Amino acid sequence: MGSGAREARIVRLREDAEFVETMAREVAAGLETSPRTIPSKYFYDAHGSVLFDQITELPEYYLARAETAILEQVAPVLVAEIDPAEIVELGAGFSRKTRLLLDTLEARGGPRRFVPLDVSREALEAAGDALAADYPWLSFEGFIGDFERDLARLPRHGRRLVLFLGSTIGNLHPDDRIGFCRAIRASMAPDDALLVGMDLVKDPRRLEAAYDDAAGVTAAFNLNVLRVLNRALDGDNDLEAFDHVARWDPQREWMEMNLRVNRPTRLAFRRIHVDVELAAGEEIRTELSCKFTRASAERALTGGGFRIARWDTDPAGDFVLVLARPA
Ligand code: AVJ
Repeated sequence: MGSGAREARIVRLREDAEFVETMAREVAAGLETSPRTIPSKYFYDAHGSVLFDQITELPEYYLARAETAILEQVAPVLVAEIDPAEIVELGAGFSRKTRLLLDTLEARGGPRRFVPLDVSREALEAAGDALAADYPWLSFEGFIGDFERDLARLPRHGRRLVLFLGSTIGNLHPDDRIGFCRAIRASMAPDDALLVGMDLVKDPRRLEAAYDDAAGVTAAFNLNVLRVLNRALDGDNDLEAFDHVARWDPQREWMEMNLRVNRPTRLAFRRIHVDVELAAGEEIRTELSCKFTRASAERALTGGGFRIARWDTDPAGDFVLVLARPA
């Protein structure tokens, strides 16, 4: 093999126009449902990805640190157990945690691919540049797409480890969870493996603090979705009319983030001919972050056609990394 970093390749699975059309359809539909909703994937424009990155550094947001601590512990065991030819990462973002796996893969030699799938071109480019410089032996093939729709379109080049980290699985509505696990399973061969990060049910005060930090970064992240929609769907809605609200639902075992209207407001997007009157106090749900127990994690994974091969938590028991194998 030659010296020097390889070119990071980024493949677009959907044209920008198609993204905007999908967004138009989903936002128009979501604003008509009860409760009104905006899909969480629209948080992650360039600015939103940076804000999320800042969230992972907040003292209240234990999730990223807990998951990193677990990966530091188990990465060598996982790599030895699976010995993947390629790592596919769903909703990869900046792919920082993935480095812990790449570091241990490096020692084993042999050709390896890293295949991140993300909605954000900026995040993929940043990850591609940084990883190409530090892991010249790695072929990087990033895909701009939507992990709920594009999983089957990622070419397979050998034994695959699929990463679904950060408790992003918690963003799926519980009714969609088993179906999504099935779709992942359908994209895998029998000796592939899935590593999924899940945030665990805990003291609601800690959960609510994690989603409503003192510095207000999560509030800015939540409100930024309106800026994204204003730009893409031709609106000039005033962010000042909305407040960030984060709430624990003990029955559903989820955290939800909402935008609550603080004065009578009309929300309008010319591009999709949406113009709705919102009363003060009305809420638009922007995110579910479901929290898991061993039982609910097991239900989702076994329902999707997996068995749990490893269950590794951090010492405090806040977060789990589950290694799932096709059943
Ligand atoms: C990256 C989607 C898992 O739900 O905890 C952080 C996003 N939202 N703070 C999460 C998020 C509010 C995060 N995920």
